[in-house]
Amino acid sequence: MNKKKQQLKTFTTQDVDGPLTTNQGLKMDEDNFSLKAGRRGSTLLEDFHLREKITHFDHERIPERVVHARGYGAHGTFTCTKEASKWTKAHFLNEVGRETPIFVRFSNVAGSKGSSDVVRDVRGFATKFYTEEGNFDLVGNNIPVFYIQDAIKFPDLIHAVKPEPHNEIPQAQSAHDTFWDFVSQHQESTHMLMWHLSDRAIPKNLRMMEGFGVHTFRLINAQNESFFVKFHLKPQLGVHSVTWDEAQKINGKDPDFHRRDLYEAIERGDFPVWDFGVQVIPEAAQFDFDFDVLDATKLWPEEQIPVEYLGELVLNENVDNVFAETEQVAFHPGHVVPGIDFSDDPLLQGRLFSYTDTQLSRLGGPNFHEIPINRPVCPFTNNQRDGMHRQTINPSVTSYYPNALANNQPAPVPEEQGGFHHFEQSLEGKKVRERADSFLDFYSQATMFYESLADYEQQHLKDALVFELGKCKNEQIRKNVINQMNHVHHDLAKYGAQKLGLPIPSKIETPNVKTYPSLSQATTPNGLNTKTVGVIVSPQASAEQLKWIRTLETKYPIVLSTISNRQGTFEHFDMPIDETFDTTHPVLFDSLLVINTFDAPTDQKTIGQFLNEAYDHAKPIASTVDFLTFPILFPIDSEGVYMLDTMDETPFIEGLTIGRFWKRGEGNE
Ligand code: HDD
Repeated sequence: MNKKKQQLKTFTTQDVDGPLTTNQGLKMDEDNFSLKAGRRGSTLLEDFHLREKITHFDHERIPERVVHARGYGAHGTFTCTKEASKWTKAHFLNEVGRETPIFVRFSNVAGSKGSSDVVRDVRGFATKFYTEEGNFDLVGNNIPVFYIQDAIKFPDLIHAVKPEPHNEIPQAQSAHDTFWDFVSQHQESTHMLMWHLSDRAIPKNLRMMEGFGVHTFRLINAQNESFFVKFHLKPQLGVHSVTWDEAQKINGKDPDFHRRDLYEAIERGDFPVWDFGVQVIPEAAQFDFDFDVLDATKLWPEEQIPVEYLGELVLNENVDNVFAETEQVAFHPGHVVPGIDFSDDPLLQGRLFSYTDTQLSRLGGPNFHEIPINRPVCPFTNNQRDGMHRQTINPSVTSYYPNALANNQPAPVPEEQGGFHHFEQSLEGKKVRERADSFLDFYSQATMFYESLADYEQQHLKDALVFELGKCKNEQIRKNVINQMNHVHHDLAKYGAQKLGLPIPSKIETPNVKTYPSLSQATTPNGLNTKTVGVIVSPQASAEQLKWIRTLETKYPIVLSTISNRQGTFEHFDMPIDETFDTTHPVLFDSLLVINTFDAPTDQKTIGQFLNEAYDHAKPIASTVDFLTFPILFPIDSEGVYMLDTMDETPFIEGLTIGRFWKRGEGNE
């Protein structure tokens, strides 16, 4: 058990063993009936148990996060795999093998806490490293750039993307007028918009997303040399997405699709792992690029500035209580340790104010650092006292510095002994409310991203534009967006204009850019990687068939669920039926495997529908019985469709390794 889990253990109580008591410790003899004058009432105000129970219940909700309200978290460990002292003195990065407990919270940005998982949105990827030198929070996203360059626009951006205030519609969607109004007024949003319309915004699950610190931060080594850095988290399972059609259906079939996947993977022991990497440039090289390193709407192409890997982040334990841990965790990009510091990125600077401020109202006062999930694992000592919900009892007479009565304790620690010393950055200039000229290139990286995508990814992006902008009712805004897209790529603008019935803008000169394979998901690690197989099998299947199905899961890193026409167990082999045609749907699986026919025509019809759906989503499908037994709408000699000789899974497993057959699915997504 890591140090953080040990600490949390001391706050954990098991409320199931003891007698039922009030919060004052009084044992109660009854919990089903309130105290009444006579059996039919009236209820008596004297009933302290009723009052306490209801009062507590009345106050069980806290404000949801103003953004990133819907989130899911897990515990884990960061292990340093390459020491980085040439760049940073951060202790947790300075010894190979050093382990640091972590807590990660993934989130959707726009939707409220009760919204669905698989919406088109940016995902938050916030990691708290409980280091020996204090907490370091990497509060990032799954997209490496941001919509705006300056934090002063953040409230406007969020007001625009959230449900519209007059009718609170739509929930967890960017497909509405105010969002498109905002982005069409902000050329700087164009690059992130490309990511938002791409498959990145509909991840397959949380285990297969990249994480980015987004801003340029600073690393400082023991010689006080400063480097600019971008932080990266690369999932070892690769970066994978669902299609938009799947996303919309999944939200109905299983609104908790992402959190369920993460929870179950961890329970199964399929611990997701990310490689933690950095792109580093010496401070002196900051002007060597055709983008400004302080501009959060720009990424650093990995082919140009390679990512160097320093460690591994593993999530290996679910929380015990979602409210206590995932909901009460408080992140802050300003939580840094010696060796990590800030840059002048104006978006970052605003964030450094915002996070503590929001915790004050969300967690109800200045002592939220004492909530178990937020406590550092190293000691913390200072002169801060009192306030709402104070947990610590501070017996010392002094709560000020300097003092004679306690010999100046607690005392500041010199830098060479580990005290945080702000990097001594030289500053000059006038106070102005202006944007630097070097922040004015709004389109190059948008075009770079679009042109770096594979053909099928570009098609997905175009279709996303048509869906999203198609939901925007204001014609002038639609036209403005099409013109904005024309600066990225004429094909994109033309496609959108045609589908939306708008004039096609004339072709204009778009930036001449390099393309980078690292920006496309087509280049990501793939493989069996815990892919899911829905096995359609009748309750009458033979023991031999069922034994074969069972061996598949032990032979390959895949996750199987049997799907049949009723629940219960199989007739000839002691194995539970996991799902039925009524409880599940092909969008919830990566592939389908049919084992035998079913007698009832309604079952055959359902199987046909399942297969057609999986086919349309470009997934591998296999059957040991003739496909034509079912009412299918696809040619059986298509790519990724496998007629299996009885119980030889080899071709299907090869197809599953490939994952999707996009060419086959053209026009279907
Ligand atoms: Fe933020 C939450 C990530 C810009 C203000 N943000 C929040 C969370 C993540 C991010 C992952 C959820 C943390 C959690 O799980 O508890 N935010 C980002 C990234 C940004 C960004 C990657 C740009 C690079 N954020 C940003 C700006 C501001 C904020 C410019 C304000 C000026 N963000 C907040 C917040 C939140 C928040 C209002 C809501 C809940 C919270 O902080 O704890 O303060």
